[in-house]
Amino acid sequence: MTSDPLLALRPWEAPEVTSWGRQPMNAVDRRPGALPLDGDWRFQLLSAPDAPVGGAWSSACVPGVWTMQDADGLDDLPQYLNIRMPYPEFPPGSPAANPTGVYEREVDVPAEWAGRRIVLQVGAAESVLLVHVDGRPVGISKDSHLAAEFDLSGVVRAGGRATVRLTVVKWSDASHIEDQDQWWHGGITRSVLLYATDPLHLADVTVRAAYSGELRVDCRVRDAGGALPEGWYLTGELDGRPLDQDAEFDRANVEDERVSDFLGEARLLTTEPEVRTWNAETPELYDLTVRLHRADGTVTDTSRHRIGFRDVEIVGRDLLVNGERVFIRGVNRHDFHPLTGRTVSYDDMRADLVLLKRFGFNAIRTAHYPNDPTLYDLADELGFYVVDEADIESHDHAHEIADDPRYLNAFVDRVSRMVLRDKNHPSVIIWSLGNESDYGANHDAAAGWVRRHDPTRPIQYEGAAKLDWAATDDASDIACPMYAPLEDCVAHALSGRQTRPLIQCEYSHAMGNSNGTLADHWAAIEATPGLQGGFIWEFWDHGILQRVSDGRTAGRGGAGLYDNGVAAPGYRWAYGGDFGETIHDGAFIADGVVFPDRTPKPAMYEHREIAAPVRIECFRHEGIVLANHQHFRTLDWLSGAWELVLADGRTLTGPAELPDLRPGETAAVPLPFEVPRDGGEAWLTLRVTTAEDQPWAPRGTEVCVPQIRLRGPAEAPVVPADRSVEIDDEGLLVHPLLTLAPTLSLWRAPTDNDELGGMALRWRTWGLDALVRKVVSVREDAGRVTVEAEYAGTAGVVRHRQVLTAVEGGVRVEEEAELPEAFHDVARVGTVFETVPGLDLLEWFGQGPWESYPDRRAGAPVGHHSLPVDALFTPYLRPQESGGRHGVRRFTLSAPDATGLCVALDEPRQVSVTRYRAEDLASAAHHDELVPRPGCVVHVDAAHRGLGTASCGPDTAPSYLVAPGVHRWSWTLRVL
Ligand code: IPT
Repeated sequence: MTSDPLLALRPWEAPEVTSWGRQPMNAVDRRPGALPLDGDWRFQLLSAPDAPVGGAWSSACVPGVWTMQDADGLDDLPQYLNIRMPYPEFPPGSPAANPTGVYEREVDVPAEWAGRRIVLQVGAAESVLLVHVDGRPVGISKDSHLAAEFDLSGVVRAGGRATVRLTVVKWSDASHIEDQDQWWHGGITRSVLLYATDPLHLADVTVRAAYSGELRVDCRVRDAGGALPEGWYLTGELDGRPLDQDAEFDRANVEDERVSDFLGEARLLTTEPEVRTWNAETPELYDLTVRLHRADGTVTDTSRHRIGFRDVEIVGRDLLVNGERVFIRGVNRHDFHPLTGRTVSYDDMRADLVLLKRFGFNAIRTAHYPNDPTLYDLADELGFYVVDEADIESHDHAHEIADDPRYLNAFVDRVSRMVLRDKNHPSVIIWSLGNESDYGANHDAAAGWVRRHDPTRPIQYEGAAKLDWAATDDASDIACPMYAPLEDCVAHALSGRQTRPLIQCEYSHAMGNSNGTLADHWAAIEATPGLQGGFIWEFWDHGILQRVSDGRTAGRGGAGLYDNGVAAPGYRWAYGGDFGETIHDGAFIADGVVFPDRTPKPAMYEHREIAAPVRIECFRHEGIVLANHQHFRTLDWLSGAWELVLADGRTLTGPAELPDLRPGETAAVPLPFEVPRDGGEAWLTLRVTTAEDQPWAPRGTEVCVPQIRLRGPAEAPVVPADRSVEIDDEGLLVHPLLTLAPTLSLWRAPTDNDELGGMALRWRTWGLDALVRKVVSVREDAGRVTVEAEYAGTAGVVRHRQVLTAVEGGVRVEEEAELPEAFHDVARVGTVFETVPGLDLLEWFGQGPWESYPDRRAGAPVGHHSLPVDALFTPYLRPQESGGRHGVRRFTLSAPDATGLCVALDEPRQVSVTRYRAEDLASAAHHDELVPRPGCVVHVDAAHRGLGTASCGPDTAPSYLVAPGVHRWSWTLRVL
């Protein structure tokens, strides 16, 4: 039996114990002026919390998780699990083998802190924190994503030296409510600091700044000595202008006998004339300073805030910000870093948000816990609507825990402490009670607390609202389903039953090559009153940088060992199972719109265009109609340039004058060009950039590229040549630039959506990945060679005909494939061939420049694009179909000396040019296992299946499926 009272309590298996000796949460920012205790601490990893400390000390970096520190002897590595707990113990139990980190260091307490209140703040520790100072028990805290403060005034001596020990227990009763879909780690993930205040201090500051300009600042004041001294008072400043204490509030308090000698309450009150209001488009902030004085005027405490004036309300079924029904273009964001696990710096977070702004996002759900405090400062400053989510996910034991009274305290504790911490951020517009935890009395208790404490913001909780989107009596003010079929959302909005806003808390699962039908979602959202948007799942691919040789994490030493989404040779992005975990959920952790190094995936460009602030609505009467799709801003922060894209290869450019449009307005603009009479197909592109520096983008940053077709294609005459094509004994085209002749392809390397949606299995069962070709007949007739062939799978046979004709400069290939009913949903119908090495540049007329697919092509304008072949491929963590370009009309593949080949297509087609055959991709588990082929693997598809989001959520829409029956396509191959 231990003599240590903290250990004797066994707090890791006591859900009722959420803290001991911990200070109440508050919104006073103590980071400025504090003594940082970050850096190397002495460290021991115990096998269990009650194992004796006494082995050799190593060292560990604070903040940091020990699971990511590349040090010998630290054999507790990251483990990825989605829903399942990593051990069988039922809540509140934890396994006997329970890694426990003991962090220790000496702290020299400044002599000038004599007589002051001295507080230790631990930014975050997972999952149970025990604090000792000089061997004396100081406190306990749970909640891996909120800070804990402990008053050390009676424990340490100013001018003295103290030994601080932080014991962090990895598994606990709390782990059962921190069962989020992410890596399991252990350690201290946010900064540790020590600060001092006067005994008379601000215990909390609550700011209410309304759209009307009214500002109320409510302060709670305490004195560490006990009773408050006579005559204390508050002053404040708003952008340098003085604020006074609200005498009416004081008088009412006295009258109601609400004031005590122990707890002081006072209010600053003002109305800001001509207030600059806050919203995500124009995030206007004011500097607020609150000062606490003694009767003699001396300042004993100061709290600084950046505040924004804005209102949030629900009216009917609309969520309004400043009276506007804003669209929520959101993403779910974790605190994640490929080198540190969960510790994120100011620069990291700023880079996240800057990138999101550049790609049209305006909202963040802090999935699934309160994010690092700095994130909210940045969201205020850069302009994001934040759904702040409490650290509660009991996924594996959701039903048991939601009503378990032993966890009641934890639910209320976690939700209330989040609200107390973040309530002054204008960016936070909604509180979330957590994620995937069923629905029970514990949620209602937490919701009740929030509704009383902060009536200025709505609450959401998916688990409550999912039972009936139209209910009005549960813990959620918003219906916030996850992965709901679009048609269900639209039907609900049209049903006449809708009672509250419908904003999906998760949708469009971004695993691998995904986010198909995003544009369809947004077309419906924008056209359907009652639908307001949602949060894409998710921002990050959580790949951890791992050394391939020994399987260790690269840790902080891995800085710079990746580029453009790809890990350096000898390294890879690890996902579930890569650290030898016996149970894990594989690549499901790689489901973000950015790679682990924050390189945007092509889906980001899709989102950028869908969110475009300015759009071309239509082309008529030799003019176009432009529209401002923002809620609050004019177009004056944008500038534009026109491009006229002509099929003959020309792109004409010119400056564009954007009209002066208020939000929601449209204007007719005459065509800036006379469209040349010849030249066939013609497109007008508007390249929109920032006209001046924005906090998130320098001047000239591309914001969107709206485009409209001015004229359709013209027939291109094909002139037959007076020779015949060469074919081999198998009826296959012989061509000097092709190493593999054109054959039929119905398969693609399964995407994550194909795999998890069950399509990939079906395709393998049908034998589509290994079709056997058999020539049926070869006929030659006046220079035309007709090859009839059969491609047999296990479930059916495809009849295929190729008609090869020599034409001027090359060969024309007309193809027809007849798919039996058995192949009712295939990946593609098209041609595949391979080229000689050396043709390393692709130039194409079609959609681009980035990857696009039939159901993800809104962000890729038609143009004359060109990229090295190696840059066409998108390195999804688990190799899969990648690198496709939609709507390709023609392309050339050339060597530096401009020799090569050119392919002209009968109509816009899906094309891909990579170094990999589908089977190369399908047989690799990580990108670093791929061996590029020297030539190019070229696919030209008559039809290509949409991507959908079936790895978690709806598959693509029926219109993007490849149907059985007859498919026809043709193309002409020429030598350059
Ligand atoms: C949903 C989770 O909320 C999220 O954390 C993540 O796991 C996502 O799915 C999939 O990546 S829960 C799922 C069972 C719908």
